[in-house]
Amino acid sequence: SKRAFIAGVADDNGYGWAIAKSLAAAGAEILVGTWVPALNIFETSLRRGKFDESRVLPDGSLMEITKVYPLDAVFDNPDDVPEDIKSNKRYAGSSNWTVKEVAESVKQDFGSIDILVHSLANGPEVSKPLLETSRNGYLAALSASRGSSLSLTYIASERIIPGYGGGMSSAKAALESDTRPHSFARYIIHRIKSTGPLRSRAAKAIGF
Ligand code: ZID
Repeated sequence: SKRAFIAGVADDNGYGWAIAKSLAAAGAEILVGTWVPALNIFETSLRRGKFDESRVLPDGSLMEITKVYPLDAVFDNPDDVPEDIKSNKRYAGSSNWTVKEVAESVKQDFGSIDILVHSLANGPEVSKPLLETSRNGYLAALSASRGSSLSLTYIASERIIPGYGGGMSSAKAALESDTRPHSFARYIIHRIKSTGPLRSRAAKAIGF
C-alpha cells in the first residue's frame, strides 16, 4: 500500500484532513505534519476521541494516523530558527520540526513515502490589501505557503478577489508556477479551483 505524508493538518475541518481521509479510504497509510503551535491541541483532541466521528471511513472503520510530526514549514533547518521562536514555550516542547529534520525523521521511521501533500498556508496580513501589506507580511505569506508537491491553490492567483490580500494571491501564483512542472499536480490544481470554499480555520480568518 501507499504511504502518504500530508502537511497542514491541525484539526478535522480543513482540506488536509479531508485528503487524508480519502487517501486512507483508498488504503494508504497516513502520516501528517502539524504546525508546532497547534500540535498539542491536535494530539490531545485526537487522543480524547474528539475527531472520532469525522474519522469514520466509508467502510465504517476509523482513519488511523500512523504518526503525527510537528512541523514548521517556514524553517528548513535549526540554523534558520530565530531565538524568540526557539525559546517560545509552544515550540520548546517539541523537537526536529524544521523541514529537513522532519524529512529525515520520516526517512528514519519509514524509509520512504509515496505521496506528499502540501495543504498549508499562512498569510499573517491576509486581510490587508496587497498595497498595504508590509514586506515582512508578504514574505511570510510566500514562505509558509510555497511548495512544489501536490498543493492546494486558489483562483485569486489569477483574478482579483477582494479580501485575499497580504501577499496570499502572489503566494498562490508562485505555488502554481512551482507546481506546474508536475503533471499530476496540475490536475489537482484544477479540481481544487472548481470547488467552493471550505470553512476551514484558514478560510474563516479571511471571512469566507
Ligand atoms: P487549514 O487551516 O485546515 O489548513 C492550513 C494549515 O496550515 C493549518 O493546519 C495550519 O496549522 C497550517 N500551517 C500554517 N502555517 C504553517 C507552518 N508555518 N508550518 C506548518 N503548518 C502551517 O485550512 P485549509 O484547509 O483552508 O487550507 C489548506 C490549503 O487549502 C491551503 O493551501 C489553502 O490556501 C488552500 N485553499 C483553501 C481554500 C478554502 O476554501 N478553505 C480555498 C483555496 C485554497 C478557498 O478559499 N472557492 C472559493 C474559495 C476557495 C476555494 C474555492
